[in-house]
Amino acid sequence: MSMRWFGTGYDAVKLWQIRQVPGVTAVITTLSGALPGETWAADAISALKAEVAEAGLSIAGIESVNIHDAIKTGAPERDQYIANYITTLERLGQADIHLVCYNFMPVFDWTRSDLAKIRPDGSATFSYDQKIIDRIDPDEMTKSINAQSQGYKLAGWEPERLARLKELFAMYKEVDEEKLFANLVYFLEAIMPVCRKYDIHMAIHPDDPAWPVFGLPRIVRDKERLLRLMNAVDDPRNGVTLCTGSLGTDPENNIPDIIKSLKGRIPFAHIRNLLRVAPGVFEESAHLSSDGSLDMHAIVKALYDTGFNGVIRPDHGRAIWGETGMPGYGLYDRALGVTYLNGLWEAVSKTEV
Ligand code: CS2
Ligand code: MN
Repeated sequence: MSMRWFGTGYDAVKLWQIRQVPGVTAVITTLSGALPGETWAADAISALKAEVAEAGLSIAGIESVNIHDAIKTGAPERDQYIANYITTLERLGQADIHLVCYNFMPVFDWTRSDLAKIRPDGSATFSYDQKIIDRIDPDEMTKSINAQSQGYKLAGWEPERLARLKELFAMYKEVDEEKLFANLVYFLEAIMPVCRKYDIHMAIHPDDPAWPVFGLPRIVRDKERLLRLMNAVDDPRNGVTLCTGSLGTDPENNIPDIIKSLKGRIPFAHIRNLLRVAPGVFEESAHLSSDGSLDMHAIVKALYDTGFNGVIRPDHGRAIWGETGMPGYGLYDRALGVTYLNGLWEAVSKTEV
């Protein structure tokens, strides 16, 4: 059981606080200052490791080593960026880090229309309404997300990158689902040798929400596409980050069934709930099953039954109890999520079948 931590200077939550959440022994972290395409310095990785160890925790994995758009679009300079990525993986492997989460979403990472929707209990949460997204242009959405970020740099929304939105959209003009898929396979095949050498599990994060946004293709969003990817590069180190909140945006996705079909290919799980309000409209609820649309017991049980032995973290939390900080990544609600997930895990593992 782990929690995500963005690093000193990037996160309002402190390592010593994470250390006090029952059952959490590790963090999922990243070099928050690194831009997609940059090679990570070995001494920056060891400094991060030492800081986490100093707090009595370990690094369970990296989320994320982000992928440069040249790799996603298959631009001529992709080989250079893939070489940089391989160097970063080598250095992570040498630092005894064996799990890397990444995504292959064009231009944007996760998309929301509101980062602080007030729920009936007064908590603030992320929400999404396709009608709002359809009305605004990507520039406006970027501005609105950054205006709601409380001064934090939100993962996936690096202002440096998003300042070049027009250029980015132009790069994806000729990229449809098939091309994007082929570019992903090209990337995975190129990095598999280094992953095998250092036993690094690559865990692709599903598209969030699980459908195309702003006309950009999305290829990691349902069972069929996930299995196609697993079969295309058939190595256990080509795996999935089972993010229930992302896959769960589409009511057609049966998550326990997806978990069963991905047996052995899930090194990392993001477990959170969401409430589907109407088609194309959802908000992030508390982790508890009864607060949202997902059956969290069935999800944890499916992981348990398929022999899952990877890393779990709660995903976004609501802002509760007056906590301020990075939207989605406060301490309190995520700690409640951890405790709930630990309870579910203990229950399923002690129940005789
Ligand atoms: C995360 C994603 O905060 C979140 O929504 O689940 O941003 C995730 O870190 C990336 O998609 C993985 O590269
Ligand atoms: Mn996630």
